[in-house]
Amino acid sequence: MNLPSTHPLVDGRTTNAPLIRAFRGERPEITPVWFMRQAGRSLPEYLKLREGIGMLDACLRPELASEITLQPVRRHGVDAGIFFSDIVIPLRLAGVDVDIVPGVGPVLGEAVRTPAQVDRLVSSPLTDEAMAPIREAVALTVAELGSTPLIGFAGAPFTLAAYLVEGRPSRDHLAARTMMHADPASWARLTEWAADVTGAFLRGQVLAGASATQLFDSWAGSLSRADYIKHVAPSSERALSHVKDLPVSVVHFGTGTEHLLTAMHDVGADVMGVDYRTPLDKANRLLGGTVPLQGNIDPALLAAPWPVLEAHVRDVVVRGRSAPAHVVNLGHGVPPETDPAVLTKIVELVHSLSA
Ligand code: 1CP
Repeated sequence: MNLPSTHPLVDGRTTNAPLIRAFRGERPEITPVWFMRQAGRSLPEYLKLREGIGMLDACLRPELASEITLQPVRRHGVDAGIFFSDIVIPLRLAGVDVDIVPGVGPVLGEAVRTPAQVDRLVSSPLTDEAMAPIREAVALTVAELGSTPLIGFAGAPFTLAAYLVEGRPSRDHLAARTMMHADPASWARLTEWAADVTGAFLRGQVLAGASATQLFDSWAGSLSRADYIKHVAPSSERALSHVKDLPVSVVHFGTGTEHLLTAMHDVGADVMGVDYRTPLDKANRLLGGTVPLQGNIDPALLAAPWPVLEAHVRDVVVRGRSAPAHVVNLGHGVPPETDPAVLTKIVELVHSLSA
């Protein structure tokens, strides 16, 4: 075993938690549920803690990041914590000039477009030393979580490249998709670097105590299947190679990725996260009926009247029964304006349906 003896999967704290069992392909008595973006802007206690503190600064203050991670677990009774951080944190820790601008998202001091800019980027690695605040935050969190597993996460190289090459959030990620065709050598160097930096970020979280992982390739849906396989899959596989020797399940998630489900599974994922556009029984068929699924309540329905939302959640749970195993989640992140009480109610409903 390549994990420290104090790791929750080694000392047994989380080994048989419903989430971990479902990720292994089993059907625990309780259907596990958690929410992407459960830590964050839908919670008043989060907004209070974040007052006057920048997003990335909050991520790098261990006590704060840990407390924010724990808030939704206490409030909703979800079956996992998701580490409070961001996919651009490993870029910042490797020395990239990136910030999260309120109301916009990740913005770079300078977009990475030319071979010389790629050279400069790939000359800065993510060191073990720079990872110290992440390790500390994970350790503090895991000590509080007890038998509830912590999910560590990272962004996939393509989604990181979508920010690095564009310099900011974009609709179709045109500059990134152009670079992969116009300058494939620079594209390869950029995405290999992103794979190693994001892979080190993920590995650091697992060694510090995370019991499962999720790789977010949120924007991969903008790619054709051919481009994904040729220009993106190799670097995603490389990112996951950083945790391949560790006994943790990997969930792989993207939006608008029905045409990529099998290709995204093939890079080394154990569980596929499914967005709200693809019914779970269809996703299960596409994956050959062998892959545990996570998803896929439509975030838009969180603001619908309860009977409408309840019928939808029941439908998701029933469709999820077609798969070998199922972890209930949203089909993308919690919208900031969501009433937190609705999330708590979903957790109670999903747990009651399992019994
Ligand atoms: O002002 C604020 O409060 C900042 C909002 C915010 C938060 C709470 C950002 C900016 N990031 C985060 C935390 C975060 N980001 C988490 C941990 C919390 C949790 O899930 O409970 C995670 C897992 C992420 C991952 C992330 N960041 C993704 C992948 C997930 C997804 O939603 O697809 C992406 C694409 C980002 C980039 C990012 N960071 C923040 C924003 C607003 C964005 C998206 C911008 C865009 O539209 O391109």
